[in-house]
Amino acid sequence: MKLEGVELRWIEIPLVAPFRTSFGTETRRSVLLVRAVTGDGEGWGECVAMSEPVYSAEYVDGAAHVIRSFLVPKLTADTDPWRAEQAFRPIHGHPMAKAAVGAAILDAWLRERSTSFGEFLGAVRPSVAAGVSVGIMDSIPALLDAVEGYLEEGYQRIKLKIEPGWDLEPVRAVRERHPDILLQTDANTAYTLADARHLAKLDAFDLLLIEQPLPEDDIAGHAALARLVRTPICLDESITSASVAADAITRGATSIINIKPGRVGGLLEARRVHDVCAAHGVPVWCGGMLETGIGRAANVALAALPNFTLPGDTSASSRYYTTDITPPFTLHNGTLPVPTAPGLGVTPTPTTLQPLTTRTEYLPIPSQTTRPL
Ligand code: SMG
Ligand code: MG
Repeated sequence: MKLEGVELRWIEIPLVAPFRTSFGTETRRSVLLVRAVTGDGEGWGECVAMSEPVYSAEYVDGAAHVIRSFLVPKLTADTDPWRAEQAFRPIHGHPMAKAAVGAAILDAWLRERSTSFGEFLGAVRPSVAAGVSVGIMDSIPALLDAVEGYLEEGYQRIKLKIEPGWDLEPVRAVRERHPDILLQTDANTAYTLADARHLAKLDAFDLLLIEQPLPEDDIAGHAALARLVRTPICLDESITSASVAADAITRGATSIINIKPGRVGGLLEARRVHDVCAAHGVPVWCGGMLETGIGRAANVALAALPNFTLPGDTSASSRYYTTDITPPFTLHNGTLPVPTAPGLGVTPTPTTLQPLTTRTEYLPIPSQTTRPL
């Protein structure tokens, strides 16, 4: 592969409905796309950072700065997915920026080899079970309507966003209305260990898991909480690498893990997290960051690995966008098909992408000229 340059592309795309979590309400996504330009091809990656540092420390403008100033200058024309990962290692943090560039390079590299992400990662199934993440609503009836709609579409599992003041009642209402569905909650760090007794009341609702109740750096707190509630604790924000995953598991802080490639620095590390969890007998599922079809294609391929045994936040494109930038991912009996064409298996549709684009920037890879004697 001969990498010639990396193009950054900023797009603004509205969500079909506002999505409220404990850290704010999203009505649109500001997405940074990365395109690896090679001699005779290209590859795409999506940066999952949000426009503000509210889910994690990263945000779109910061990620663009890191990519421009520190990541792309470390790349060489003869890069490959492992060399790129190695080249980024001296730069601390910024996993979402690294993952976006890494995905674009992997896509270009796999397209050259006519290999799909699924084949490369080790997918063992042709489609993956789709769950859906339901935001905090203004009222319980509005929540019940939203859940009803998703279940009618065929989603196999419902995740309810919770925060103090919106937890036991909405969960109780959904569970009473739907006694048999797969149901779980996600707090996005909104609680403290002092809430343990309150969170234990969720045990009454037969939940699959409680996701990230405490702050991301509080592994010990999650371990203590796991001893006080019966519902399994699942970490999201806390799990930034395979070694952190191994540590959290062995400390008893988590018994299920949410894997997001952007949160752990890329698909290669995401696969290592999957492997380390499998070795510990800890099931995993694929999280979501409201991705467009570019990020979604990679997530769906990852979710086809053997230890992804729970439905993910890998919903259909229509749950997020009226018109996605790629051909849409659609639900078939509650599953999404794993793309089989080379690389990601999808590319942005130029006529959709163009009007959503607010800016592009091309970063050439310096050509390696022979050093003069
Ligand atoms: O992609 O369907 C999706 C969103 C899933 O709830 C979701 N993501 O903490 O897991 C999480 C959140 C993070 C992003 S919220 C804007
Ligand atoms: Mg989460």
